[in-house]
Amino acid sequence: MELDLMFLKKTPPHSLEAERTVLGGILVQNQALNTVLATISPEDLYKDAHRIVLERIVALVDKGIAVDLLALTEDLQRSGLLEEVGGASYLASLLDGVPRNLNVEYYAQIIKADKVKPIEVYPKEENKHPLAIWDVADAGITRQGNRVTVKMVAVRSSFTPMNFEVQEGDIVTVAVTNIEQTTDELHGFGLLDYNINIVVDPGETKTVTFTARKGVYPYYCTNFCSALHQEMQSYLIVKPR
Ligand SMILES: [Cu+2]
Repeated sequence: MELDLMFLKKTPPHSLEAERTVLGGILVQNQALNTVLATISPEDLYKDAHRIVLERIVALVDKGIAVDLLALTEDLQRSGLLEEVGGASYLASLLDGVPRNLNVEYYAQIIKADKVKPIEVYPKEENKHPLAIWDVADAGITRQGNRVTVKMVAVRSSFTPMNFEVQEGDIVTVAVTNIEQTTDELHGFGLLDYNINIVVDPGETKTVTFTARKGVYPYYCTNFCSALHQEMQSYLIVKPR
């Protein structure tokens, strides 16, 4: 089976722990601030409280004040921001588990990585796959010698074409376009007798290629997509030569 992964998706790490570690690291060792600011700025922080804390640390260090837990707590108290950042106990908790030889740059990088927002829907206009189709009327089979190409649409809750027919020995490429443009509306394409099972994100086109063996094989959606998900199935019919 050939799988063409046009787009690889990444799930970013959750950065709250990294944010806490970076802030704790700076409180333990003020020199770490320069390293951190070389990678991120306060607005890169996800949590409002963390952003405020980093801004205040920067302001204090700019004034030449050594920032430890006590100095920071007092400063936030004076600025009326202490409750907003979760109080003195939350500030103190930033120091929990901060390793002595902290590689603060590493944690700052994690925060940066978290800014990469994963794509949830591939916009139609960005899908440049040569076999992409957006209308069920364009779905169908073309043949060149023994090479068969199936342009297929997946949309709640069916595949088009349904039940397509090829010949034994044909080299079949199925290009599945998920024409949904709704977040989370993924469809699977499972042709399990051929060890094929792919997930196609909204707006994405993926292809699979296999050599047809005679018989009748079901293919179906392998990713729960709607109340009628279980109806989303059809047959590949392979006629003997
Ligand atoms: Cu489904």
